[in-house]
Amino acid sequence: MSSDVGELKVGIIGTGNMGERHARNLQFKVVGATVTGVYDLDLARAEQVAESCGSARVFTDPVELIEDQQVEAVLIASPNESHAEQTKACLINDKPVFCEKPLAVDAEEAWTVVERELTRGRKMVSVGFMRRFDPQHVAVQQSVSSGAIGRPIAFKGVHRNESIPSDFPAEFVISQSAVHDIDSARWLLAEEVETVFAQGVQVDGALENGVKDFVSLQLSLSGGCLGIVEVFLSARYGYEVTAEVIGEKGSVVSGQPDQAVIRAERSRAIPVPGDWLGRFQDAYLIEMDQWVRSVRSGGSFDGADAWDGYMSLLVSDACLASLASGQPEGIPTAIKPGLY
Ligand code: ISE
Repeated sequence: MSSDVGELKVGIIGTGNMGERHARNLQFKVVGATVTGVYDLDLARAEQVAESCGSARVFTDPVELIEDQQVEAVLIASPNESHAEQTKACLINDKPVFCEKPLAVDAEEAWTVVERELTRGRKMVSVGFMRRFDPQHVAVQQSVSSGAIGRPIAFKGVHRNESIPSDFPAEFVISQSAVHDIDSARWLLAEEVETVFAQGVQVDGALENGVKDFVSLQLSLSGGCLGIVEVFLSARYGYEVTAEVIGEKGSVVSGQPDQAVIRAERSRAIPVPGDWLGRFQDAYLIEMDQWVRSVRSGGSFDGADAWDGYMSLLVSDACLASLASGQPEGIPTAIKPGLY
């Protein structure tokens, strides 16, 4: 048990790179939180993270962690296929939950989470679309919402990963990676996606499962805006994400966090991070800080909620359908429940 009265006691499910990053931020950087329990299928890994977080208890069953009296809130960073079930178990146990994206494997499963939260009658689910907390992305959002660039016309997203494992499931290109850009388009333009057209090619010949690691998405949104997204998961040189909104009077594009300029060997260079943990480290910390504050105060979370998790997967499903059909695909109309 934490010695600091009032600290939020968080249980972590999944201690891969993302779960470990959240655990460390919560334990050592966020004021008012402590990691009280940890679960991972890989027990040794869970023990290692628990030890690095002081005296967290290691659980051998995720549901036991969720049900434990000492655990006041839960962070889920387990494999995607467990997200929805574990999030619903948190709702059943009345525990606020932060679930890494995607909220579920597809929209149908995400809807079961929304339904469960509606039955609860209050918002308890937060979803880890961390770009919403990235200072550079927030600056873009503020420029759009303040009217500085006039009426928004289009979102342009570039999303490049250094590489993906050879056994990366084909649908993850959309449901695990492009889902971020889908969320960015919805959030930055404050409109819903109505139709999508997705095309892809395989660049890295070593990939199995027919993975198209370069995907181009064209989106049309409810207020008349367009979206143009490049997702390239084998870009080799490093990890980069940019989000741009083009408006009637100007445009605004997110930068990279400040990096030193290196002058050497007749070149001027700015380093590019190798992955999202490096690029978005500030965003992850701000996100956790805001989540803990919202749970402790009973206030609202500034990031994505279960509805956003569901809507992003509705669009993701349509992108997968478009990749398969070679045709543009419409998004089913969804009526937002009053809770959201
Ligand atoms: C990964 O799962 C993430 O969440 C990263 O933010 C994203 O950029 C990457 O493409 C995903 O695979």
